[in-house]
Amino acid sequence: MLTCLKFVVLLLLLSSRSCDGLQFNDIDEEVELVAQSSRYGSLWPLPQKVQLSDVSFKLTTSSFRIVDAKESSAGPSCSLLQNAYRRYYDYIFENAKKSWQAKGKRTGPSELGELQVWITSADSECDGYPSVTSDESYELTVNQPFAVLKAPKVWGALHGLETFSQLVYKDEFGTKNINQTTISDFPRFAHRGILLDSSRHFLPIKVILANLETMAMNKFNVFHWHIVDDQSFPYLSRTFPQLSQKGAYHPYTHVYTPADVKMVIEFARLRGIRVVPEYDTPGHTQSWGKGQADLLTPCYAGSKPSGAFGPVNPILNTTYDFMTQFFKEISTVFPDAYIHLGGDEVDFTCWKSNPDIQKFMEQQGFGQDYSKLESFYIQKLLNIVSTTNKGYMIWQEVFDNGVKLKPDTVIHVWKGNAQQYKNEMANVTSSGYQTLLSTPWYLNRISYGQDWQGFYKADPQDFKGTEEQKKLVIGGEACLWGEYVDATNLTPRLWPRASAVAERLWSAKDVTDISDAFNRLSAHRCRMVERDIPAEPLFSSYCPHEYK
Ligand code: CP6
Repeated sequence: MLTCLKFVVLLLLLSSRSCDGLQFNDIDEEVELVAQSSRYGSLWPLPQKVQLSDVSFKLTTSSFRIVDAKESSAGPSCSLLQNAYRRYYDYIFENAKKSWQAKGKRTGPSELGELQVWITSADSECDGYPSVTSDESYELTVNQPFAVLKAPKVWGALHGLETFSQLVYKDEFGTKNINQTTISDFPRFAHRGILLDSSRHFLPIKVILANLETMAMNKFNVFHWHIVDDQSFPYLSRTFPQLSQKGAYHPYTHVYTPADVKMVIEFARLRGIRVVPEYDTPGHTQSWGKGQADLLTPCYAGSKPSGAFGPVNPILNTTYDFMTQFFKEISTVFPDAYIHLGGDEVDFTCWKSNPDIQKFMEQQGFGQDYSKLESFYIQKLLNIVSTTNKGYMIWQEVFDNGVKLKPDTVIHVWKGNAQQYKNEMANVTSSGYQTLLSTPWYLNRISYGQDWQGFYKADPQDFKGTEEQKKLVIGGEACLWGEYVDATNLTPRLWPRASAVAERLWSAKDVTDISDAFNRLSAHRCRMVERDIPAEPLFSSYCPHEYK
């Protein structure tokens, strides 16, 4: 009987996979395209305003320099910029490792000698952290005698350097060229994120840093670090070291030490990227229970504890004492103004089985409505986190359950089909909350073909609502959940598919030409490969420099 059942399941699996035409997905129609060159070259994401000309200038390793403009409010002491000049010089000249120093050779007649970087506002924010209100705009003029990159803050300058590097191309003699160009640019949305999950698989620091580097190439500005979950607790807490001691896959090799976390945050800052950590409770917390006794709810089988544990125990004072201390630490370790508090997918089965919880439900007058108990917990947690002066983001369920939220709470929409998530965006914004969209951008889901086109077509403001409501959409995040992802396959699974999301969140609303996007994205993908990022191909094609 069991074998028979297995056979039927196998048949079902086979039949649903063997024929593409019968698969159901949200993508109306994927087009197969052959790469041609776009008039916008390899620019990605497309800047808001671009004026191109046919006049070209040469760049040579020995004379070209990136320097501070003398009027700039950031000088040689701004290591963020000095660091970025070096990085982009190396990208422009393909790590020629020649003469970053010792310049000043005279330039020839059709040669571009300098890119001058001019931070125009009195406070460059060089030593600060990026935030959701950071000014990321810049203006770039490529002309003789020198190119000028003007930005109010360093954050815009970083984006402008990336754009400048994207304008450089090799001619048939192998010489670097750049055309006379004027660009004026700023992001459509302030929050452009990537979620990585370091709990289902431990992600070595090297992979996280490579991803941050690639995020900068795509003008993403938020690393949503889903750092712990049911499967493992790799975060090494100074206050509660037993959490990773017992809850990590390995207590020494598979943990993020305070020094590791610092390194990630600084590497991200130097690229204009915020690090928003997520500590998801009360569900998704199995690994927390290993190092913290009595934190999780004991589940019952009849009148006896079964030995299994459920979500965080919401009826004990000790739970809230723990959370107070824990989030006090988190609020000092992570400088960002926001912490993601999760709150998704809470399974009530265990709570229902526990007689102490049943008694508490009765006392509180919650009846059989366990979402009231969930709200009770989240409410208390939000109050605790508020005292640390942090803002919070939460998954949509917390809003759906009617939890009272601070007005600046960000509601993260991740569930449902297109109709459902659009309704959710409409509901959240009509209640006056800010929102972030992820539903159409679950990059952990894979399928045959050019699925980037579906990601590209989704628009976070495409729901029924007023202009006021649309303004509450602060952006979105591409999610790469970690069940089937570790260091071996993370990068090619994420890139260039996440690049499609990057352009949707940065470029103007009307940038929707799929065939132009394909041409630019193909070239952008080859550039990532040239920069040593193993980004997967979009379709049959070749790159001038293949991955080595
Ligand atoms: N883990 C956590 C997950 C998911 C969520 N939260 C998830 C759900 C559905 C898919 C992928 C991931 N693995 N903590 C939902 C926000 Cl398809």
